[in-house]
Amino acid sequence: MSKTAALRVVLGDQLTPGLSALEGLDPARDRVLLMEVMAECTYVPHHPQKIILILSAMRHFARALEARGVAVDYIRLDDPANTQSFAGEVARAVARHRPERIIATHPGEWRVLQDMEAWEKTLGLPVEIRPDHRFVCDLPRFRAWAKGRKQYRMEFFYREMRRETGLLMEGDEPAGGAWNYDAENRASLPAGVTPPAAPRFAPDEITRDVIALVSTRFGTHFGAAESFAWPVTARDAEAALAAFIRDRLPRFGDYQDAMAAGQPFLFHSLISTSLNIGLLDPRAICIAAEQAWRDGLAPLNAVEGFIRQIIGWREYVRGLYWLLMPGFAEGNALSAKRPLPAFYWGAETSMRCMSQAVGQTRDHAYAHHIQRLMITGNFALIAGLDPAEVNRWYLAVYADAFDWVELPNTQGMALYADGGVMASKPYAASAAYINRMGDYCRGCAHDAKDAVGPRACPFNFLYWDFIARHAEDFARNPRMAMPVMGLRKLKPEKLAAMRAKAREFLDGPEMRG
Ligand code: FAD
Ligand code: DLZ
Repeated sequence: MSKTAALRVVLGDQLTPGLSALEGLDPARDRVLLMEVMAECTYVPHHPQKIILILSAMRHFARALEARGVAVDYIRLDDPANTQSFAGEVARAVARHRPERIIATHPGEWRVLQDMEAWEKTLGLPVEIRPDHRFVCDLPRFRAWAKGRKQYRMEFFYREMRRETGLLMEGDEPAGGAWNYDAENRASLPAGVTPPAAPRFAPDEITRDVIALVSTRFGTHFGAAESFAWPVTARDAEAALAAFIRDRLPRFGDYQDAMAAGQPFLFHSLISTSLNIGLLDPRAICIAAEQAWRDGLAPLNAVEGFIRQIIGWREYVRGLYWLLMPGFAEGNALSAKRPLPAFYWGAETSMRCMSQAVGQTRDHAYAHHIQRLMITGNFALIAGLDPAEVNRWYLAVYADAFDWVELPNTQGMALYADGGVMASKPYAASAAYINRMGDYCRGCAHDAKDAVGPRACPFNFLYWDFIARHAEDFARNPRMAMPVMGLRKLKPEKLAAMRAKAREFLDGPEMRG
């Protein structure tokens, strides 16, 4: 038998047939390694649905490779010889096959890159780490865009991506005459509008086996396993995308920022789990959405808003992650130190918005953007929760969470922990915003219009306490002029009462970790 020429390593979020690590694969001489390992399942306490998603998708991907005649070493979590770490499993595979070299694709996490970069020395053979081509903007291109800028604003990056991809362009001009239709995308959900059901995928035999494994091994992790219904193959992910474009894209723009009790998905696409593990391609998604507009099936505000999330926000946060790591993860510009309260992990809370956002996170490992930013993120910001604990929570509880996308959104967008490198101001809001954008405040124990009374909403007094705590710094930011002016106009006794309520709440039983 001839010696293995190349050991090709594929990680659980790299499940793409055209992955750079698989380019030039010689089925007669090469071997592909996929590893289920405890270290990756437990470095944060991942939601069971996230572990099921990755392990089941890995098993389906391995089976598809084998069907093409590729030799696959698939290491299962319950294999007694499993060393339960990437480094240990790569070392065992090298001992088994004596490859001439290892080929991998750049991972999505700084921690894993450090690990991978050590393999060459520890294993004593060449390790080639190829760029990840599954993004629209490669890392050198992003670095060139960022060079010399003091602030990295998404909007300017996005326009360059529109020009470079030609998406929604009419010659050199943006389709419809404007780059961004966000102002049209801020409606709340009117009574009587019911979002069409999003497809959910019944687990097949492979997924059922994984659900049983994960329920046994990770039963103590926060989150329900039994409601798992995410696509785990490219075929199902494409069906989910097609249903979104047909049924929900036309109103995606209008209700992009809406929140509604008992409606976890609204008009959102639910594609992030598939996109982030490689079952869908970002360019193909955007081309399909653009086609819906060109065919008159979806309006421009919806299609532009959707494409902006993918070639704008998604590419931008990935570029920033690799530009700013490892320091990015250390930032705590607002010196926030409070521990994460137990209600983030499902303990009872008096705030209905919080219990809706956390409840659907437990049931589906999913919350849409405005819930993540303006409910759980906003609360963490104004209550002064420790960024490291908040990041760990977001990375653990969402099925689509990988460091490269979770960290910038949490550190930069939600917590302002980077001091304004990403966002031009903190995304802090009182209950008025939550009340305007949804119906969570109806039937809540608190009154969204009250800031000092017995039913005062914590988002109100915490908001003003937050502005007061940081007023000196915020006064230097023109985009914070309004709240700082609002603070100065408050009657001193009202501000004092709100700050006393904030202290009482922050030191009270609901905030216990
Ligand atoms: P849609 O609303 O239908 O949007 C379409 C797609 O656009 C998404 O699937 C996603 O790929 C992309 N997208 C939209 N917004 C963003 C964004 N801000 N950054 C990157 N991509 C974006 N997204 C993740 O994929 N993983 C995360 O771990 C993650 N953590 C977040 C943490 C916080 C604090 C915040 C505020 C946002 C986070 N996001 C994250 C972004 C966003 O909330 C999710 O991408 C989105 O909710 C996924 O649901 P969807 O597929 O239905 O998205
Ligand atoms: C998140 C995750 C989990 C839970 N399990 C595995 C695994 O068993 N094997 C694997 O290859 N990848 C897993 N992953 C994804 C890795 O953590 C991921 O590659 C890094 O987070 C880099 O993005």
